[in-house]
Amino acid sequence: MEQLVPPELPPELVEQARRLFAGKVDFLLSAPQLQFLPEPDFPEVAFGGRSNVGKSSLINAVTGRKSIARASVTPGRTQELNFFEVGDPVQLRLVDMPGYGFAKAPVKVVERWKELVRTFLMGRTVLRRTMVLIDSRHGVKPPDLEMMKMLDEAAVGYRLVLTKADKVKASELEATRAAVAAEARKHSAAYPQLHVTSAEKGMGIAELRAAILADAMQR
Ligand SMILES: Nc1nc2c(ncn2[C@@H]2O[C@H](COP(=O)(O)OP(=O)(O)OP(=O)(O)O)[C@@H](O)[C@H]2O)c(=O)[nH]1
Ligand SMILES: [Mg+2]
Repeated sequence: MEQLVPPELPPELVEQARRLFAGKVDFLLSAPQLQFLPEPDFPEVAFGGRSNVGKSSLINAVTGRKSIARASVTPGRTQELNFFEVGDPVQLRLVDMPGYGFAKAPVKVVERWKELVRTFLMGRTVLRRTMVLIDSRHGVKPPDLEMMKMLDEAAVGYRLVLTKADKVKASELEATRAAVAAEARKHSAAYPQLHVTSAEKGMGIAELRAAILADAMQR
């Protein structure tokens, strides 16, 4: 089995990230359209993935707040780009993106947020990394591939993050992990190492925090 903790995330960084996220974290704003984006003043790390994959829950886990990003049982709840500021003074922003691939959403709504996300990803100068979340129960699905292709084309580096690892058996998790890692190797902008997380159990969260900090700080 490959390493769970990527080698570029030393313990000092994990500790630095722990302290940063234990400090000030504020919801900044919710942008339903591009004209409402905040000024590009700080490095940003975005969270994307299919509807219900656990984006908001992961942001809650990373920031150690129960409900800073709304997590819901109703798929498609997050339909705007939600910005959170981390640090005092502010060091970085997290962006909770609308989920994709929700079959029941009206076509017009889907098209609207696809365009919002695409334009954001292509044009956001301060965007340092995107976390592409993949459900441990499902692995990479066609809408994920579409997202990954878009990021490859935009040359926006991304990390693949398995979510809800607590929901599957160890053997199943390992099979999904291997399959997703194999897929990652086919994508030019994807990190080869995966993050395996559970927002529910706290698994992989400390390392993900460190990765976010490392990504935000890189130039
Ligand atoms: N067991 C378990 N459930 C989780 C985990 N993360 C999220 N969930 C559940 O999955 C559901 C969806 O989580 P959200 O965080 O709202 O997902 P989202 O990706 O933000 O969804 P949208 O905003 O609708 O796209 C909720 O019922 C969460 O409680 C996890 O690590 N383990
Ligand atoms: Mg959400």
